[in-house]
Amino acid sequence: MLKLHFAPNSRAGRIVWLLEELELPYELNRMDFHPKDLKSDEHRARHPLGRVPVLEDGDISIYESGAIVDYVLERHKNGGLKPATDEPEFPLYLQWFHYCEGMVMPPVNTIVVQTLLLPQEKRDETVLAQAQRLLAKSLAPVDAALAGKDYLIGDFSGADIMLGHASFMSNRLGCVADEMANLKGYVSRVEQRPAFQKAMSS
Ligand SMILES: N[C@@H](CCC(=O)N[C@@H](CS)C(=O)NCC(=O)O)C(=O)O
Repeated sequence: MLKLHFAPNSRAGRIVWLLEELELPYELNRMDFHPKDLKSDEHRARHPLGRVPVLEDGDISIYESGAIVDYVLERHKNGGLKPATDEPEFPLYLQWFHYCEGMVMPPVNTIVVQTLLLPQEKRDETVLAQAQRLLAKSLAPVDAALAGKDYLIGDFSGADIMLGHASFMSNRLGCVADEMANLKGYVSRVEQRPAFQKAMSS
């Protein structure tokens, strides 16, 4: 059975969301989002940086949330939630899938560090403001792409597991302006999916 190494309020929620959407059976190793668990020798043996998510599948152990999503879709769902390579939506699927970790999550990470993780005296207003501006810029094309669409490539797909989760996190950090109405609507649709709700309460 698939085994997911997980911590709440993290990207590991993406993988729970995916497994729930696909109705695949899995076991959850629920750790605290705390160095005592994530930086333990046991977890560093799974991920050298002591991060989540990590997925085990028999003898296979794999990290990086995007790689895990792709792995599960290819090995366990025969390409479900993903257009075939010759379908017109395929390039857009790849673009939005990778835009998540490439363009949206770097400023999200900085904002989380500057508003939640660092002690007050180490926080830097300039760094925070710069990350907030960069995130707004990075989200603008996503908002534009969602005009007239429920999901990034039309139908719900693995790209939404990645960028839908990143959009939800951005919104929770107060970084999705009301003017980005398409993106606000998208986040609400994501939040209404039962599999997403299950993942967020895991
Ligand atoms: N690019 C990686 C990022 C993994 C990552 O940074 N995970 C965070 C949680 S969202 C983590 O484990 N942080 C713990 C730490 O930095 O100590 C992925 O997509 O899986």
